[in-house]
Amino acid sequence: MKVCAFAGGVGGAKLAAGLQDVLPPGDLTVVVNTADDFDLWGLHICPDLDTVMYTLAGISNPETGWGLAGESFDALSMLERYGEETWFKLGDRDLATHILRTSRLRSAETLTEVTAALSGSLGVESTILPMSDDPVSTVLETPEGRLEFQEYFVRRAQRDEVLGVELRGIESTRPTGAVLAAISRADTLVFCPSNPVVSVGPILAVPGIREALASSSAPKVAVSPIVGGRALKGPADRMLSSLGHEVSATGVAKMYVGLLDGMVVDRIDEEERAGIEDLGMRVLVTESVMRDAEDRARLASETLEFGAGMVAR
Ligand code: FO1
Repeated sequence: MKVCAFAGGVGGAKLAAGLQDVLPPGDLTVVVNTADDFDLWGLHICPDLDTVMYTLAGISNPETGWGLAGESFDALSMLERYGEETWFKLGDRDLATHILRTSRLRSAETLTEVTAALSGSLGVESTILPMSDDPVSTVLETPEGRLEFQEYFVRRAQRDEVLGVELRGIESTRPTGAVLAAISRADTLVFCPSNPVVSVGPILAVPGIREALASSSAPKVAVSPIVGGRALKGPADRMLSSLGHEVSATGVAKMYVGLLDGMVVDRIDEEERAGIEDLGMRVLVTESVMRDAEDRARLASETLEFGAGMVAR
């Protein structure tokens, strides 16, 4: 059973890991946001691709969800001695990923090819695909002015109110053949519990992706990243609010109207079921907070069964 999942960083990677655990090897493809990619010291950093790759390889840092387990930061300390700003915590082993990616991109490989090579070397059997090989950068409008995504997210610890989101370059991006093929051959399409504005939003904004999704008859289900009116991780709740969206599973469902067949919501949000159904979606109510590998696998199985139930209807 071929599954194509759409993910941003930490929350998305967790469900992707659950899907990988319950599916036969090779049946999962994860299409990942690249709109928070950026360059630092000449290196091309792809935080969401790496978070998904390290998580699926079983080597991610369990405390942060990003970066590598047991990482050291000696190179960063040396950069600090040279007077560089070191707010973006690049670990020593993580640097190897960025060095190799940058070098291969400079030798004219695509990001899709480089990602396949890196994840293959780490033993990942699922396919990890950047949403596009073309660059996009997220710029946030805030009361302090416009901020690059990592400046907002890491350097300023997401404290600024987000008044607008620009996906710079998105109109010139194209979906890759690999992404289009993964969508068209998928039996189920899963939208992971990632930020609908800055993680799933950019993927859906790549020209051609919405059309590819619309022409697939596979069930499309999302797991809500908002539980009990709060984001499980990151600034999604405050961002939804400042951008005028409802901060609830229903608010997320409204953002996906016309795209999804079903939403998975947490038990705590059970009373939102009827309202989401009124939007034309089916609803699965379950425990959606993933605390460990067992939770991830259970939520993944339930989400896939939920999708399969729609086909049988
Ligand atoms: N997130 C942080 O909050 N602080 C960091 O210092 C940080 C470093 C970092 C290094 C490599 C990497 O792949 C990701 C890293 N992240 C860090 C996470 C990342 O920037 C964000 O989680 C995403 O961009 C949002 O999805």
